[in-house]
Amino acid sequence: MSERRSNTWQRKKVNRPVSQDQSNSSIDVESSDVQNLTPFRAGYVAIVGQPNVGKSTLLNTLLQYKLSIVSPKPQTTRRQILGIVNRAHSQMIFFDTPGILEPSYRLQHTFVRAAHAAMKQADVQLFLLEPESSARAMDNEILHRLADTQRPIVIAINKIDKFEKGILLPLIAHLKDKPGVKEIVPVSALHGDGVAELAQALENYLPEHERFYPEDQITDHPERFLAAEIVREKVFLRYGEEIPYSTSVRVEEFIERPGHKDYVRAVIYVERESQKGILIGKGGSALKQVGKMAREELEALIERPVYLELFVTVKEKWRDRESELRNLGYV
Ligand SMILES: Nc1nc2c(ncn2[C@@H]2O[C@H](COP(=O)(O)OP(=O)(O)OP(=O)(O)O)[C@@H](O)[C@H]2O)c(=O)[nH]1
Ligand SMILES: [Mg+2]
Repeated sequence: MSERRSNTWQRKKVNRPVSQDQSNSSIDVESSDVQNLTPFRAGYVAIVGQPNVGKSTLLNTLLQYKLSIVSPKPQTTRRQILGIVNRAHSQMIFFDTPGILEPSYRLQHTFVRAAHAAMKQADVQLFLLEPESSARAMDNEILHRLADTQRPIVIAINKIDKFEKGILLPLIAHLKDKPGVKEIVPVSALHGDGVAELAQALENYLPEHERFYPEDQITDHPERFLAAEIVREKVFLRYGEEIPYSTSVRVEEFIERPGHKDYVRAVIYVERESQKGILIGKGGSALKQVGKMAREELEALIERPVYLELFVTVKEKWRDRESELRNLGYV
């Protein structure tokens, strides 16, 4: 048995944008001259906004790849997720971030810190919001924070597929003169509408720079982390009430076994004994479903068969204990 060494996740098949396709053999001198004159841009873009506005969905659509976990429940993303988009004239390195909220326990403080840390590193800020929000004051607060970074702000108004077009105009009027705001692009992250325009708008504000990452790399997270995130997503999708929020997942072992399935051992932490019972379900049926869904997605991601074992452990009040948050890698 050899522990897998590859530390970062690289996509094997690179889907180049059509504009880079060299297969058409006719040579157009004029357009190749224009290409040479176009500066290459590379830099970091923080995707920030309130919980559940579609940040992770947008990252995945930009990447054309399911990297960041998504669920209908708010507070799905808990850490920065780095995703690299390579285009003909740019490399955009996105940070998906946890939704910014008014924290009420320690774990939630780490969400806000992670979002702020991404904002600090960004060359361009991508602020995502929904046309209708019950917490517009929080959007205004986030915009203030973004303006403080002195970086250009591009706003994407998401989920336009769900709303009447008429709702956009007053919102755009309200946002367009805010400090730092350069562009406002209505999008549907889910269906892809407006996303190409958004990518172009972001590219225009990136600094001229060569690539930071090789062209076939899509993230810098280890497979171990991605596996834990996949299990966590299935927990968010499978259970209701407080279970997803009381859960953390750590992959304790990830072993590549040539000629055999990879062995992955993941521990799901919960806060109380009663939650452990719910998580496991009658005769282990609920946990089995989670395991099956997670294994199938992990196998598709790493393109190898996997033997996934799930364990459930109680860590009392882990969400509010600094030492546990440290153990689980949140701080
Ligand atoms: N109708 C519609 N739904 C969307 C769109 N984008 C995202 N969603 C849905 O909104 C929900 C939340 O999406 P996420 O991508 O997890 O949102 P998020 O901002 O990353 O959420 P947190 O990680 O919790 O902060 C999911 O059910 C998505 O399918 C969109 O453009 N249209
Ligand atoms: Mg998210």
